[in-house]
Amino acid sequence: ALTPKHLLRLRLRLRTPHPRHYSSTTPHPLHPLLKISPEVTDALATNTPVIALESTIYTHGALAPDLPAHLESIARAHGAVPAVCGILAGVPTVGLTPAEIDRMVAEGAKKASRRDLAYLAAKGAVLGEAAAPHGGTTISGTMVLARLAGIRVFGTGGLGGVHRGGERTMDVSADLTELGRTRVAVVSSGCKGFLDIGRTLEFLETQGAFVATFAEGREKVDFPAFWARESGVPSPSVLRDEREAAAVILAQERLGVESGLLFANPIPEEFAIPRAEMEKVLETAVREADEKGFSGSANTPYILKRIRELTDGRSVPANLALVESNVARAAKVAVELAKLMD
Ligand code: PSU
Ligand code: MN
Repeated sequence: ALTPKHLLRLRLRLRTPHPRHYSSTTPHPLHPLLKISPEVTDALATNTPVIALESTIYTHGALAPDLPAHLESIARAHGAVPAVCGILAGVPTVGLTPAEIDRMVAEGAKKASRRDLAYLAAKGAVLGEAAAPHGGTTISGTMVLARLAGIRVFGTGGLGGVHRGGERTMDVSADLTELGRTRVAVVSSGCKGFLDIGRTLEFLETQGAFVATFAEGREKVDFPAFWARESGVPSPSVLRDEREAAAVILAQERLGVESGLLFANPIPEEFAIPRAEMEKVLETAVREADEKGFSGSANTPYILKRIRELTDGRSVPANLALVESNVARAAKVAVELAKLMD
């Protein structure tokens, strides 16, 4: 029998033409400056699992040229519609195609966190300037766009954090304050070992962000450090599986609490680079960034570049493996969430 909920979904579906009739994005009904792809619109209206993906990982990550199509296929293979978020020629967009991402990479993009969204949109979506810049959105920028679009789960690589010496420089990633104010569940491999992980978790606690690590049955586990599964810092909470993660998302939503959720997914064991092995490389990269004046938003990209060089590229397959694993995990969480919401 059709319940009122199903009827509403059916009606929304009828009003939303099927994606194959569309070739480009359309304005979001509530936020007209935001463009959203018909496939993502359709998925959201029909309780089809959908996950957000960030674009900084493509515009500033330099991991692999075919990564956009690759991550899309991983999301689909695990049952979720991928929604890459970013700013295409000044137009905030949810559901960028691999071709659009290639264009952003080729033409160059600004690294865009929450603070940059309105400035870029002013040039493109408002003023319609011909050469409005692209913005590769970070985790914080992507969370804002995902939340506006109504996407609940987001898979990515590593979260920004409190930088080493952050108590002096005040370099604290906007990803952390975003998790305090925007209700999106982020699946990441914890945060990079070159950050101050203890202070990062303290800051997230103050922000009211839930932090838990997938622990596969164990009761205690470290909050992971990106290339390494261990960080020396215990995870505040643990998650049994994707269904439990989805239940936390649903509970947060039904409680009306607006803060975000961080689900840490340790790097697959076979790709992990032990913490002790990475430490020297990390120290060198952090010191050089400091000496050469790569601070603020230029700090993370510089350090990542130096780590690639100092590990002779060994950091790259590890980075790829963890992103793949996070996208798959996020898709599974979205699938479980759709089941709980049905
Ligand atoms: N981790 C990665 N690659 C990245 C980033 C993190 O492995 O490209 C990006 C993410 O987009 C993250 C951002 O949101 O760096 C954090 O930058 P900052 O430290 O400037 O806040
Ligand atoms: Mn920063």
